[in-house]
Amino acid sequence: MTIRSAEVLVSSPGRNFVTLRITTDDGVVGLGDATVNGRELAVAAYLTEHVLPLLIGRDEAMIEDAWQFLYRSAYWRRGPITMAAIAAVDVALWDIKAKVAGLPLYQLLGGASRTGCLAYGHASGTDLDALCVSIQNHLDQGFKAIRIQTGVPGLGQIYGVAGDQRPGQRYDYEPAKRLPKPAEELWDTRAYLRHVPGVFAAVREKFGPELVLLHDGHHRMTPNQAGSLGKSLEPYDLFWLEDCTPGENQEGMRRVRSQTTTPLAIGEVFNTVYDYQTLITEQLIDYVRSAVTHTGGITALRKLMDFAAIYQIKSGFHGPTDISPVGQAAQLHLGLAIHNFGIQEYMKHSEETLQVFRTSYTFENGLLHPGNNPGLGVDYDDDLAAGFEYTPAYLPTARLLDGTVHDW
Ligand code: GCO
Ligand code: MG
Repeated sequence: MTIRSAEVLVSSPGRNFVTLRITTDDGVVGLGDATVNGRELAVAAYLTEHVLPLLIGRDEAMIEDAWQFLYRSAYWRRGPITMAAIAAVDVALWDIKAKVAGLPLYQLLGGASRTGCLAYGHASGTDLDALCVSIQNHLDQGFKAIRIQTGVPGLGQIYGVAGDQRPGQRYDYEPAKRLPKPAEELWDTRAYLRHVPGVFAAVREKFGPELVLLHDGHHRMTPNQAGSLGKSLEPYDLFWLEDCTPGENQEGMRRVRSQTTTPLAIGEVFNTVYDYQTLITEQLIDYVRSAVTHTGGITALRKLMDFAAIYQIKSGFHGPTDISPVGQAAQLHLGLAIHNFGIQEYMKHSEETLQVFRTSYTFENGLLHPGNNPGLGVDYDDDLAAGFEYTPAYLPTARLLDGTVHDW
């Protein structure tokens, strides 16, 4: 068989997604996720203008060759746009290969290594009471692992904390936050560092020692501040502290690592194994945060995880709602199959998203499972998608109290 057609589908059911659909001359269809939050149309153009014309007529079974061709022969390597485009092609070709074999994709990756993938949900609250309600709500849904994010006195709305505390409300809920320009939020790292350890103490006290707790620092600390936070959180036994400092300075993580034994996770904005080279070989992290969607697909992320396995580093793939159900399904198949799976982030998509992307994955007793449909197990409904037009939407900007733009 060969590739007959390839289409880029841009839609906005609940939030913006870029999806690639590849069809073979026998009519087998494969889907890939190419969504880069806030920069969606750049990947759509990269695919449409520079990749789709090269796919037509290729042998769809030659996945490794397609990957190497797209990565090496473009001359320009790496970067989120390139690697998301390559990921979309790679995942769509794996979807086709598994459908042709009549098997769920995880079977082609070596079969299941576990009954399901431990998932963590996102609890948050502007204050401690609201946070505890949100944690209880997640426990009631069956979560065994929960990320907790808290408001900080004096700072107002903070990214990662739902402003509306009613059950089911979330911090990222598009289209409510769609503005022509990024919203601005205030940030003060010292106020945050004073506040967070007390919140963890109270949550441990209320919910006991067994609950798996995680926290995301959204790149806002210096290595020294991150080391100090990690140290002060040690009594509360975190599963991980995520993105405590911007990861492009890999050497900065040496400073963090030398100061704390709190497990560290990093990499949701990384694109290739090279972004992890020092972090992995020097064992400066415990979990790889990459998503299949932003790291060149299953082909590349599987190799990255094999490299990480040598150093006892596990997976914690990025799974917020801007990873489409196609991207999430792909990483559930990979997570089920690899030996060094750690945990999977799981923010349930909105109803609109799940109407357009019909999925076979399940969440039961705290575990996600990709399902047993042939391929990825995701179908895309064009008719419904047509009703949800793309609207630009941006992540917020964080500014310090004096107006300086800050990392987030
Ligand atoms: C996470 C993330 C998200 C990202 C978002 C950006 O850990 O899930 O930090 O909240 O900020 O996916 O696109
Ligand atoms: Mg994060």
